[in-house]
Amino acid sequence: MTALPITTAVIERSNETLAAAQAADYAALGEKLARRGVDIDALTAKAAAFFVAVPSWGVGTGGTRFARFPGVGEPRGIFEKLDDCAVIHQLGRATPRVSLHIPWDAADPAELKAKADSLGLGFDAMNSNTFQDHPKDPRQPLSYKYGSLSHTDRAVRDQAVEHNLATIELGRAIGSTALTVWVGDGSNFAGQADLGRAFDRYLDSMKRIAAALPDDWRVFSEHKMYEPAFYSTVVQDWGTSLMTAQELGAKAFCLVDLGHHAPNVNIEQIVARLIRAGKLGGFHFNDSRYGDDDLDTGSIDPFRLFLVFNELVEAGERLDALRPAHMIDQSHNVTDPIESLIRSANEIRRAYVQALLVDRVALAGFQEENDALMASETLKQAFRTDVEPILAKARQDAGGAIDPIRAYRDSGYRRTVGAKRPAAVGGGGGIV
Ligand SMILES: [Mn+2]
Repeated sequence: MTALPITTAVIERSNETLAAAQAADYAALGEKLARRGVDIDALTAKAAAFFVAVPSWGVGTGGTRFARFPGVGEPRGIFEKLDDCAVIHQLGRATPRVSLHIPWDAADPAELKAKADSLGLGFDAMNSNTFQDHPKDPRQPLSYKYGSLSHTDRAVRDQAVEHNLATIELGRAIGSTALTVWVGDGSNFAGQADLGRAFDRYLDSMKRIAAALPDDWRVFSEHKMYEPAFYSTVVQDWGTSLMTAQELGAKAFCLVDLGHHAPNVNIEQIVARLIRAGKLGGFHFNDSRYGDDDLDTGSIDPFRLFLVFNELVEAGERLDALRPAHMIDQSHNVTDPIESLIRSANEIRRAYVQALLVDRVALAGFQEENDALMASETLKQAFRTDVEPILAKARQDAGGAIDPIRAYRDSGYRRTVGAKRPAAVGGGGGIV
């Protein structure tokens, strides 16, 4: 039994100083919402029941293709990553599951399961990695330099398919029920690859992966418009992702990584379309200004995040069948990753609660009447509402911290692990 990394006393001590102000803020917001006919406790219950998975690769300091500046006490392997993920969930109470990246996180499944159980964590979708070579893996001697699932060489495709099957097998042993596939396949020069044949080969490989899925599993195809390939990407947008999911059948869905679009693309509309097609599988949340920046969710454009959740809430019961997987995928280059992930999970819950506040009857009426200004104002009224007291109460009631970043800093966790974990050299940082 591993002890939880943060003691209850640290959280209680932190909450003691903030409890009175939090209670007053919650009561004031409750009164305000009651005037709109909204029951604050019902909202709090929904917020408390909403969870998002953290990426194992997110707890290490990220980097760019230029440089990586390691942080203090970085986790040296998956077991220390799980400790850090436990801290995030202990304080924020919004992230009970971790999404693994294989082979970065490959380990004995029984040990992974035991460690996660002891920390009160579970596992979300598995991620297979065929966008870099794995020279230490005897099962992957061939290079992915010119692609993986869409490679011209059948032997490389076979190896990439086998890696995905091994990732499913590990996931099955630790309680995951989904596989996310993002490939770096593409080309850097016009003419380098046959755009049609490359996609055919990708589809053929994905069909072999889908055919091997256990009954209760789903596979998510994740699109990305560019990078690492700069001229063409095999699964470049949601259209190609939807074609993939439709060809693969009932177990295949599309995953929307917010950063994998051109600037200004209307992502919430893509979400609405995928819901209509019955093919929205999940999200990789992050934020961006220029491209796949992998910045903290909600840090640049919280309104866009709100609009995505507005579509999810609007979908209502249609979403019950889809059960989209909510995951964070971001890279922390200049912050303590634990702090960024706590804050990002809270921003995601915030967008969800704000979307719940939209007066949908009024909105539908304004839309029917073509009252553009009042339709916009209906959304903005929800977005302008400061729902932090609801989010704090959800955390507090679940045993978390009213102010999780402050409690984290007070805990001294980073200093403690800094003394135990020597500075890492290299390691899988990641932008996916
Ligand atoms: Mn992603």
